[in-house]
Amino acid sequence: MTEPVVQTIRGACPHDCPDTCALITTVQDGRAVRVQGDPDHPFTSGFLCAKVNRYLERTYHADRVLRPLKRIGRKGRGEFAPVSWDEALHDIAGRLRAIADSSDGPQAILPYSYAGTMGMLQGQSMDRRFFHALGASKLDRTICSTAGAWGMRMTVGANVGADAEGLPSSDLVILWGTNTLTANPHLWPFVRQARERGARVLCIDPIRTRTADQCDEWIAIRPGTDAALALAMMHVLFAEGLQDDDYLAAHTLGAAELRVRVQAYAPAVVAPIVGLPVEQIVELARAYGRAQAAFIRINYGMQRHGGGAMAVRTITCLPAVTGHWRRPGGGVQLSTSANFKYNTAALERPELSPDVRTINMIRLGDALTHSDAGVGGPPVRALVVYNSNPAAVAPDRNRVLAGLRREDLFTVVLEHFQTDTADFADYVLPATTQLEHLDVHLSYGHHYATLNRPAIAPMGECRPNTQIFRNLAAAMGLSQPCFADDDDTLVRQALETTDPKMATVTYDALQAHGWVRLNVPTPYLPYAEGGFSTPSGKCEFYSARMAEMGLDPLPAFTPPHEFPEHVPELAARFPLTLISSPRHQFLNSTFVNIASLRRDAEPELTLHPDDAAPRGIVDGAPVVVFNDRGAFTATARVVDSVRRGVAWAPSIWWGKLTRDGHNANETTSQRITDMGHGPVFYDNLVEVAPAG
Ligand SMILES: Nc1nc2c(c(=O)[nH]1)N[C@H]1C(S)=C(S)[C@@H](COP(=O)(O)OP(=O)(O)OC[C@H]3O[C@@H](n4cnc5c(=O)[nH]c(N)nc54)[C@H](O)[C@@H]3O)O[C@H]1N2
Ligand SMILES: Nc1nc2c(c(=O)[nH]1)N[C@H]1C(S)=C(S)[C@@H](COP(=O)(O)OP(=O)(O)OC[C@H]3O[C@@H](n4cnc5c(=O)[nH]c(N)nc54)[C@H](O)[C@@H]3O)O[C@H]1N2
Ligand SMILES: [Mo]
Repeated sequence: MTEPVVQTIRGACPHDCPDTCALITTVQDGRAVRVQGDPDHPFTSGFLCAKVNRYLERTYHADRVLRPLKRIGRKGRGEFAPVSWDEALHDIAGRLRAIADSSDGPQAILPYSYAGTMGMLQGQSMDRRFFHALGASKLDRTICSTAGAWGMRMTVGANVGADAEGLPSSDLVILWGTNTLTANPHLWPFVRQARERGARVLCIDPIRTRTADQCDEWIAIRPGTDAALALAMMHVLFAEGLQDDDYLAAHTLGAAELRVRVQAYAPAVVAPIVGLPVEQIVELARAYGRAQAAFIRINYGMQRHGGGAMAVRTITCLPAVTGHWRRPGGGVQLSTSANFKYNTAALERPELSPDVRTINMIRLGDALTHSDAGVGGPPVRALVVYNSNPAAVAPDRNRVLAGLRREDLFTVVLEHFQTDTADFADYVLPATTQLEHLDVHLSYGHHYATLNRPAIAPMGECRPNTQIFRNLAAAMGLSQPCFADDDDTLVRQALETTDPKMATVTYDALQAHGWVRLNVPTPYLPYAEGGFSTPSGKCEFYSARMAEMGLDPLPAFTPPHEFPEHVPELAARFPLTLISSPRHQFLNSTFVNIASLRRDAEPELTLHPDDAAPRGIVDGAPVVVFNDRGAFTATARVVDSVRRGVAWAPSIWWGKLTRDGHNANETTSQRITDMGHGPVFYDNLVEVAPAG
């Protein structure tokens, strides 16, 4: 008898979540037997979420794609036969070469990826080099965060905000348009510490989420009206002398203009817009103004509306009005990501690309169904998808599927599983998971960089994305030396930076500890003494850049596209706003196929009793949710945990795992936000009726 060989390997959770946990994987005789959160990591604090606790079930799932597959049935049917890597690579290279050499040229090839893994290597390195060298169309990766990122940039200069590790010092915590316990669960221990020291915790959300349930107060705002609420708060702050005149004078631009602007937003004017009582608005403003260090956690959910960028911008003005940026626990946090200055140019090699068009990923439906991709230039004739499941997650799903169904579209999907998207592929290529490959990670919720070392050998014939794109480059005869870089070299290139915040992030430190804090103090107070990275160096209440773009240079309320008051005829037919935010057990459309997380559940729709009754809908009844774009069915949950006029469809279901094959994105639109060309998933009017 030989003793089993047991090892522990440090890694990083790869998922698209602010928490980017430090993982410890236990491997016995080459098989991963346990994943844990690192107890020493200040943010992970030794626990994992409901989903990643199941990471082994996902990794060793019987449905993993383990060999290259070639389509043998009709598109969308999911009928495939295994082929060798050589055959797959040779055939794909030939098809892509024929398109590149045709009169349509290489721009007829479109990459499509998002953050299935947030790793710098498997997410944005060899893949970019490949498409750049090929001269393919570029993809504008807007599907999540660009509206908010622009709102931050225009106001404070970069997507850099308050440090979660300061939160315990806060005396007022506002969870504003974020479902913390689901989407950012490792923030919760910090919220709890603040509360134990006496802080009040408020939640501003049209839905009484599990997070709102745990707060001292649920402020049930109307969707898409956050900027109006923030403007009313500023109205009260100035009117009652609760502003910080020294901070305003020293560190802001346009305070006088802002004061004038907010005069139009008295609580009595704003109350019907936001759907809240005047007293609640005034009380919120006073609590904010009287707090020493109010921490506002916004997240990406609230910017999925036509005015999403302006909403983030306007909320982000608040701590500059009151000077809360000065103190630990004060400020606004949307993201920490812009602090991580990995050398993306070295990884992606943008100079390899000729001058080509860019296609917005949320307009995929249009790009695949218009002869000029909706943006001019040749039709899209080949689509290469990795780290994303657009057939489930992209808006206006009917359009997307119509495009994917095109017999003349050549589609390659790199995946772990046979997703909705993979069903439309001509080739499915088996990709490794996080336990099987090397990577290095930033975070968008904390300030630690993390190294992910492979814990186990690749399953079956799976290859890392980096390897697959190296192989494709070779098969297509792309001979630039950068295609020879191995993954270890890519990590080193990512770390070649002189940015001072990255000074602590060395390969040695990452290898020794698995993770390392950026070179910033704890807690990090980015704007305690000004130091904004805007052109003026101030917090820009007045933005000359926005004026140049033809936008309102001052904070304003930009209503949603489908704001009932502005589209009365549409609202008469479709009176409910549908919010299709993540179901607790899913990560976008990842984990939907994991039995222990799906637990035989079906798509649900939560409706307020006052909205259900007149429609003859009772709890547990099947309903159809529809608008002019499409429809899906769900089981009604009739509870007063949503505000009237709002419906909640926990998402993002794989169409093929629902009874009718549809999901909430059948109803969402391809319209874009006020800045950043982002999606408007929650700016979506629908009607609901009993099914059948
Ligand atoms: N478990 C789990 N965690 C996740 C994800 C997941 O799918 N599952 N997704 C990850 C990703 S990709 C992202 S971007 C983040 C998103 O993180 P969050 O932004 O926290 O997540 P969402 O649930 O999309 O939106 C948060 C809340 O905003 C509310 N909301 C919608 N419209 C409005 C509005 O107009 N105003 C206000 N005030 N609130 C509004 C919704 O009701 C929802 O409860 O989470 C990440 N974490
Ligand atoms: N209705 C509605 N739609 C939404 C949202 C919503 O709240 N409501 N949220 C939006 C948001 S915030 C986002 S970020 C997007 C997310 O949309 P996506 O980025 O498409 O995210 P996922 O659905 O998780 O799909 C990621 C896929 O990548 C695969 N993957 C993971 N790691 C790897 C890897 O290493 N290699 C390869 N080749 N594949 C890998 C996974 O198996 C998974 O199928 O969805 C958006 N769509
Ligand atoms: Mo996202």
